[in-house]
Amino acid sequence: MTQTAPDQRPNLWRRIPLWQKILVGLVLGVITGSVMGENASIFKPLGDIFINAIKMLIVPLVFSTLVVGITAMRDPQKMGRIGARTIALYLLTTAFAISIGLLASWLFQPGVGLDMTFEPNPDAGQEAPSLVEILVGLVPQNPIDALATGNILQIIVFAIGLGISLTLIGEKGEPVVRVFESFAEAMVKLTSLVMAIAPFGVFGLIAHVAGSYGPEVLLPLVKVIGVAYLASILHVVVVYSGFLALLGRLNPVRYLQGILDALVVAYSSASSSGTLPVSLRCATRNLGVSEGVAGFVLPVGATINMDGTAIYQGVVAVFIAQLIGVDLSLADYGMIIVTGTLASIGTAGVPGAGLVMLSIVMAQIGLPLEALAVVAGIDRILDMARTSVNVAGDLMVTTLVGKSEGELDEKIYNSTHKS
Ligand code: DAS
Repeated sequence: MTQTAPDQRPNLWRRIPLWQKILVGLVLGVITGSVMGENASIFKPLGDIFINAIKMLIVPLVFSTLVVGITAMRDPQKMGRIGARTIALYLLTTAFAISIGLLASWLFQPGVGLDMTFEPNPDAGQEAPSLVEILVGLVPQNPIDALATGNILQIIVFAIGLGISLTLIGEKGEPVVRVFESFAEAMVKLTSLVMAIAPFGVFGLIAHVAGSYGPEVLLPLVKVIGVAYLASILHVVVVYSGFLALLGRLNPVRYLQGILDALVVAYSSASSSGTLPVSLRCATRNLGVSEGVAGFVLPVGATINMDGTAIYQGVVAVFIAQLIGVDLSLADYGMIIVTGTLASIGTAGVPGAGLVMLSIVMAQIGLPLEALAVVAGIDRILDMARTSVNVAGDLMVTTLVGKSEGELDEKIYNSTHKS
């Protein structure tokens, strides 16, 4: 009997782009949660498994990609230039972000006319790490401990040091570089394998969230949610597109297409760090950024670049001032911009971190921390949007830095087929 060649055409499921499958999971999650209410939490383990699998990748993927990226650059001065450009762009976009948040809340007045009481908030009153504390904390006393505890900034510092040293010792470093190269390749492949369950994981996460937030929780605060979402969308569509078009001479539409997978995972997980493996995959496979640039700029961004959080702090600080009838002065607005930018740098890329950091901004301008309780109840809904912007900002800066360093494959970037 003649053997028929196995059907080489990929089956229907494999032909559908991943972001569309994830989007279907998200929509089905919203429908399921709306219908089942609290009972939809039975699907939450699906989301937890997916998020755990993604988080499992963060340390090995970031560490190996960064070491390989640094050794591939072979030029410590280039590393310094990339670092300076990265930090400058991150700070610039964050200042834009918080200003947009303030402007949106000032324009739409979400807190005016609302009659809400609030209980003391036990989490309020956190101290922001000072800049000196952040700098000193960058250097790991024990790199193994940094890897074991997932201290991303310390892992970055150690990986840069190791990468530069391997370059400087030349041939003797080759065997170690080879090991890291194959390990990084394996981690990229494992990310793709984990992403195969993304549609099911996103379904579980969203079904649980949609089932937990009924109209009675959302309706009174729908205006501040709307202002936060509007400011977030404006920041991505106007500011990021403007930066890409003006500074990078790049088509912003291709960027938005290329980051969809990361956006949906960020929205569902509310964790920038948790989305990092997907961001790395989008940057290299969809935007054409080199592993060296993406492997450095993205982990730094996931840790210190939080434009979405900055927008949230601008919107909610003004919302609370309006709620309690406090008129903010220009100096107060200036203080919110400075404190909010620094607080967003210190925000961890994990769910809910921005709410804690908001207490710093509020304390700085003398607003009662008890008022945090008003937005604590809807924090997850706000967190999903701010995390999406955080991730979008990381990917925009990574693209710009890649372009400025000649480490952006524009054929991949301009391709309409995004994996
Ligand atoms: N959820 C945080 C993140 O992962 C942002 C925040 O809480 O503000 O980026």
